[in-house]
Amino acid sequence: MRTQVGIVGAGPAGLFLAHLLQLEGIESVVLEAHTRHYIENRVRAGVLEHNTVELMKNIGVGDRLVREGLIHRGVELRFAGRSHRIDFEELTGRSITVYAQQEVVKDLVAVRLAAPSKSAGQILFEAEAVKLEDFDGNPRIRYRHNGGEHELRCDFIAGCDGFHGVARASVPPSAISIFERIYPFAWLGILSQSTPASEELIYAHHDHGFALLSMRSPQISRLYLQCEPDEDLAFWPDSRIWEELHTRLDLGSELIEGPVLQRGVTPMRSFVAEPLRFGNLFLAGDAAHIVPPTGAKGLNLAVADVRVLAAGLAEHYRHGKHDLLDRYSSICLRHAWKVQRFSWWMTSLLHRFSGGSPGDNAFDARRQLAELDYLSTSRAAAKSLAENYVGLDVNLDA
Ligand code: FAS
Ligand code: PHB
Repeated sequence: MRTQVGIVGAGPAGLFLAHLLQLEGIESVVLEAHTRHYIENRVRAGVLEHNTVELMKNIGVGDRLVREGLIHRGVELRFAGRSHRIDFEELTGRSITVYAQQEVVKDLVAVRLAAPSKSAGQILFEAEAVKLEDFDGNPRIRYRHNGGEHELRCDFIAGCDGFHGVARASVPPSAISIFERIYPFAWLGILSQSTPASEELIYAHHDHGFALLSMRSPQISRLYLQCEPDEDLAFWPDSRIWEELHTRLDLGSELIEGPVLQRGVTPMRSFVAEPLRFGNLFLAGDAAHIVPPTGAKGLNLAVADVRVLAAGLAEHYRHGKHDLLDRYSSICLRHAWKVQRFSWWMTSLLHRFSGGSPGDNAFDARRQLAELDYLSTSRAAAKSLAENYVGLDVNLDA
C-alpha cells in the first residue's frame, strides 16, 4: 500500500494529524494496534486548553464538544484548611473545557471514517506497526494486520504511537537524547457515578498527599489521589479511596460518594526526546514527550505538535518548501519544554515528597505552603499559573 503520510497510532496525535492533513488534501493512512472500541473507551485525559477547543471548532469536529463540554473559567486550590480560586477569565480572558479524551477520539474517528474518499480516510485498526525502515530515504512501515505482514510505503512517517510505541524505538540510540525525571509517586484515579462536589476542578495539597477533584459530567466525577508508584489497587477498596478523598479534599458532606465505575494507577514522569525529526520520520505527542498529568497538558501538547507538523507538510506538498519541516523539532521542543516546566512546577507544588531526609521533606512542605500562599496573594503569580493552565500559544519563530 502507498500513501503520502503514514501515521502510526490513532490517539489524539495521530487522529488530529490525519484530519488536519485531510483538510489540506494530503492523503494519509493511520495504523492503530488496538480495536476501535478499545481506543474509544480508554479513560485518560479530561481537560482541553483554549487552543485545543478553538481548533476542534475550526476544523469541524467541535459540535458535540460545544454541546457536551463543560466550560471552566477558573480552578480552586485547597491548602492549609483554606481555598483560593484562580480566575482564568479575569486573568487571561480564556477558559478551559472539560471533555474526556475518549470523546475527542470518538469525534475524530467518526469524521475520519466519514471522509469522502477511502484513501483520504483510512484507519486500519488492529494493525500493529512492527518496523519502520529507510526513513532517511523512502520510508516504509511494516505492520501486522489480519494475520499477515504488510508494507506501507509513504513520503513521510508520523510517529504518533505513544510512549511505548515503535517509532522512537526505531531511532538509533546514538541519534537521540533523552531527558527524564521519574517521580516517587503515582496517581490513583477513579471514575464514579456521583455528582461532582464542585463545579470547577479542585487541586488539594494535604499532609497525606495530593488529591484532585475533576469531573466528566454533572453525574460523573473524576477523582485522583497521590499514591505510591507501585501501588496495588487490591489494597484500595472503595471505602478506603473515599475515606482518603474526604480527608484530603476536606469537602465535608459536599463530597458525595457513588459507585466506582473505573479505577487505575497512572505513573508520573517527565520525559523529552530530542530531536523530534529523523529524516522523514517525525515524532509527535507521547512518542516524543511525557508530562505528569498535574498540569492537564498531555493531550494538549500532542495537539500542539501535530498542528506544526501538519502545517509543515502542507507547505511541502503545496509549495515545495521545507522551512517549517526543518524547524519542526525546534519549534515543538521550545513549546514542549515550557509545558514540561509548568507540569513539573504544578507537580512539585502539590505533591507530598517523602524520598528525602526528614528535614528536606519538612522544608519542602513549608516551601509548598509558602508558594500556595504567594499564589493566593499575588496577581502576578496567579496570572502565571492561569496563562500556563489555559495554554500557551506555540511560537512559530523558534
Ligand atoms: P496515545 O498513547 O494516546 O496514542 C498512541 C496510540 O498509538 C495508541 O492508540 C496505541 O494503541 C497506538 N500504538 C502504539 N504502538 C503502536 C504500534 N506499534 N502500531 C500501531 N499503533 C500503535 N493527560 C492529561 O492531560 N491528563 C490526564 O489525566 C492524563 N491521564 C492519563 C492516564 C494514562 C493511563 C495515560 C497512559 C496517559 C494519560 N494522559 C493524561 C496523557 C495522555 O492523555 C496522553 O498525553 C495522550 O494520550 C497523548 O496522545 P498520543 O500522543 O496520541 O498518544
Ligand atoms: C481529568 O479530568 O482527568 C484531569 C483534570 C486535570 C488534571 C489531570 C486530569 O490535571
